[in-house]
Amino acid sequence: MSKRQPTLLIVVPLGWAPLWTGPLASAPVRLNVAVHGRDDYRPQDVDYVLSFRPPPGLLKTFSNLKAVFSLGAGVDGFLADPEYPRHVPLVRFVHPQLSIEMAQYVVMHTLIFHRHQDVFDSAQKEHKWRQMMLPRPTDRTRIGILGFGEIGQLAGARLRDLGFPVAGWSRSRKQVDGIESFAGQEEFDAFLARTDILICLLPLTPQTRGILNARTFARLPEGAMVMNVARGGHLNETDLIAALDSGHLAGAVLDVFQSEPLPEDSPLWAHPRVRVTPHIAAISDPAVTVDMVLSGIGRAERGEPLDNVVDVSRGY
Ligand code: NDP
Ligand code: OXD
Repeated sequence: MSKRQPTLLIVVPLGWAPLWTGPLASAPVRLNVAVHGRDDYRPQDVDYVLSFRPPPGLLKTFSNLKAVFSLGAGVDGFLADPEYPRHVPLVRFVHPQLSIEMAQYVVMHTLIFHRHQDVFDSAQKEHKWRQMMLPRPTDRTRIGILGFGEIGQLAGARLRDLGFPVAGWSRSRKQVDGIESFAGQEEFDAFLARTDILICLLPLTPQTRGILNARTFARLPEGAMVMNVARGGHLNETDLIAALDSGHLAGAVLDVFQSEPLPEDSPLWAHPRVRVTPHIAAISDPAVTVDMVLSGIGRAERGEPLDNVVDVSRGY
């Protein structure tokens, strides 16, 4: 008797589904693909799920689920579900292309701030030849990366190679050439005290939620800049605006927000010292995602261990 074909359920906003169903349709594998909300399927037939923020309570209804694949590197959208089936392996998206694009975003916004590009943009609008020296030299502009994992380490290395003094903060100590490593809560304040540009690349977990708050900002040197490229839940937006308005912080770059899309009436949109981008620092390539999912399903079907499985109890 031939083995039943596995079923992959895609759980995404409906208009986006073709990004993944397209490449899956031409893949040379025996797989049933269903889109949640579009296709009929029986919950007990779902073997695999591909998603980013599935509706809470949905995944627990799939009694034969073998693995869940995340469209993103961050998996907080799954673990926010109190009923997430914690015994099912959760595979996160890890790929050099994603890390490269994240590092590009971080480098670009660090340089825009560090080189005062906004001054030249407004001078050009006024047809003004406004020359000036860099107020703070590169070798005295200290970068601090919160979350020194896959993406943090690449971004840190790129900034180090541009001549910035770089430090990373993580749970466990790291050895990276030319980069200072701070580890754990005990070293958090010392890390902040030596940081002029703070870049958040942490996963969102109960321990890191709200970490960008008034206390953290107060421990940064006067004139520091904060960049949040991780998750909106890391940042207390009210505390950020207060620290910017008091002049303690000189700027902020935000790609992620407590509420996405950022509401039209958010004061962040028009704040003169805030740059807003719509969660686009890096987007997982659908073709690469499909390859990752197919290879993961192949491994699972052969009974082999999966790569990049999240430690659900740790939250990342
Ligand atoms: P990793 O899991 O590779 O790295 C996470 C890092 O955070 C690790 O160094 C880890 O420490 C550290 N960390 C976790 N918890 C703590 C804690 N409580 N205290 C100190 N350090 C901690 O993740 P990635 O680098 O792949 O991704 C990071 C995040 O970037 C994602 O979770 C996602 O939210 C965000 N992201 C945003 C994108 C965007 O477009 N804006 C795109 C892609 C990702 P240790 O190494 O010791 O375990
Ligand atoms: C991710 C994201 O986590 O795009 O990959 O936010």
